Amino acid sequence: SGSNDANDESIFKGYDEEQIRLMEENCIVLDYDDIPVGAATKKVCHIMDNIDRGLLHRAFSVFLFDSQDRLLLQQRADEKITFPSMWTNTCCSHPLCVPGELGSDLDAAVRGAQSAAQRKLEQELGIAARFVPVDGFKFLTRIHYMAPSNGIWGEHEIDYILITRADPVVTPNPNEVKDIKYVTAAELKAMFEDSSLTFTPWFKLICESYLFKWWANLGKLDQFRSNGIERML
Ligand code: DMA
Ligand code: MN
Repeated sequence: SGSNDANDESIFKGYDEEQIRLMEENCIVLDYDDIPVGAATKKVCHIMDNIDRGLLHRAFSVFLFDSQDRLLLQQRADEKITFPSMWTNTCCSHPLCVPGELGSDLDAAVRGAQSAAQRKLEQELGIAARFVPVDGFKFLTRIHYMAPSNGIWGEHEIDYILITRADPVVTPNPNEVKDIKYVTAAELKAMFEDSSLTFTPWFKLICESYLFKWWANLGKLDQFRSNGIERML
């Protein structure tokens, strides 16, 4: 029914072909406790009408810090269907509903998120796997949040937070990433004051609640590890 229907291909009119293709990926559908209950395409998972009916999926967010404790930011490409052109953390995406990325208990789900993180750092930023070994992604916590994007699109995720330390060679994929920037905490705070810049809602949420205290303790992150799910709804 109507133009918001997930089966209506006119919802992709005007969007980038590669980004439309990626909307066919199979995300992991979750219950409220992060137990996988099925699969649905990235397209179906990001339609706000479905989210309003309770559809929830698994995601990850990587924060990569270099040896000078600077955070690598990316500006999303104009081609992105959700949250285009916004500044955000190093890399975000979804573990897919495939054996190597799906996990039902927490340890297996973390390994799945680590593996998906390595895959997407290569695809979005051209970062070779040797710079970001899966064991190097330190799992901090899970954040459950919801955020409308533009038009019919939005996010509703349980987001696995992963922190890694590296000085990689970075070769952004222009279909994914418009710009990159390494920042200190003070430089990021100054960016937030610049009204010409926009930021993704999840990055803002994580910055407001957690990021700066993690950033000040990069050598002792274990104290922040939580097996719970932080609800930020
Ligand atoms: C989705 O990120 C994940 C989070 C935490 C918002 P994304 O829109 O960048 O996903 P993808 O890179 O797969 O399009
Ligand atoms: Mn998502």
